Amino acid sequence: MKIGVTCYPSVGGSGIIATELAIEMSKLGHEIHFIASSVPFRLIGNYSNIYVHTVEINDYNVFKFRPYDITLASKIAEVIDLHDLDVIHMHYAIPHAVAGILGNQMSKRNVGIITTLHGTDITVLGHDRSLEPAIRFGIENSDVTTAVSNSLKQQTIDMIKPNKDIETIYNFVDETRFNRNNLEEVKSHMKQSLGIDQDSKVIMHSSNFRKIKNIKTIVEAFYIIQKSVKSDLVLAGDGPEIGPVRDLIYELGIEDKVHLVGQQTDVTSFYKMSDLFMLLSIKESFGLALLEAMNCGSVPIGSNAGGIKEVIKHGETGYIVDVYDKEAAAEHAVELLTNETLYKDMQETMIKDVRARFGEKEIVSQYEDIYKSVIKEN
Ligand code: GMT
Repeated sequence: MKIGVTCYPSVGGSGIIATELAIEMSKLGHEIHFIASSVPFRLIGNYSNIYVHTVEINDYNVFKFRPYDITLASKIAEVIDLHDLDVIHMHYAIPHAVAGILGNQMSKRNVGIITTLHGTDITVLGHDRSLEPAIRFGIENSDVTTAVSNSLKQQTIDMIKPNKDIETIYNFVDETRFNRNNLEEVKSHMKQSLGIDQDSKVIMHSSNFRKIKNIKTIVEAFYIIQKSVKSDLVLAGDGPEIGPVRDLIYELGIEDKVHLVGQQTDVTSFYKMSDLFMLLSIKESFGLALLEAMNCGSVPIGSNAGGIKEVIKHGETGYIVDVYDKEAAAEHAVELLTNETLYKDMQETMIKDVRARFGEKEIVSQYEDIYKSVIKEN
């Protein structure tokens, strides 16, 4: 098949999933054409059957706003025709689903359109009355619309009320990147380079540091944990909350134990170093970072927001707490970090469960089946 893919190419889970899915599809022999504003950041390495078509947006001074959406649609049409695409996969509803539908109409061919809803395209933008009709249009006029969790699917149905079925396809983990290879070696090396004592437990979080990630509650939970367990907190990423989070760390006097490592190109080693991963988001459709950390052996403590409780099986593969419940998060963390048998058992169950429910082979084949089912006669 010849597959067009549009995603936000900068840091973010939807771009990661779009890219990793495209790479896996290319390994299965399909030809991939990215149509995006720049090269997706996770597209590292050379692939003979992956092409990137960048969207150049006209900056004519009559425009108050540069016409990204229309330019994208035109580019999609051009790529569909030039490369005889069979299907296009649009990641994130706004504006991609709508641009894909428009691009298909502009082209001379008729391609199958798949839209994947990733999260804030519904949970945040869906609340905006000015975007709601566009989101509904995108969903209803795609051949197949998928959501990355049952929770996101249900929220879409409740908020947007589309006259169309939505299929849940979970995100998957790239097992060649996120695994437990050389675990002890990496742990030791990473701790040494960050100045963390070898016998200290490591709690980790990584995100784009937006308010919905609720990082302050993680810091507050850590404040409680470090009183009874020798531990360090590693926070990877950058974004608007970095200032307030730093202030809180200093206010609590734990700056020697909290490592703000910024945005990292290779978070794998950080995940491998960590014993626990915390994601206490206020809204989270899935939480891809959680899954990646889990496959590197880090046991998760997540909030009961959105799809997190579909990723973590409470009490079996990690723990779920209420969004702002720092005490419960700390209690579970201390329990895990002080009871080696409990920790090891949970870690083992977690690894098996991640592979069984979020393994890339299984999920990629679900997408491949959808692609095949929407191909049209041309
Ligand atoms: O919606 C966002 O925050 C951005 C989006 C992205 O592009 O990274 O993240 C969403 O999609 C990811 C991939 O499917 C999910 O793992 C994230 O949970 C989801 N983020 C939210 O729902 C906040």
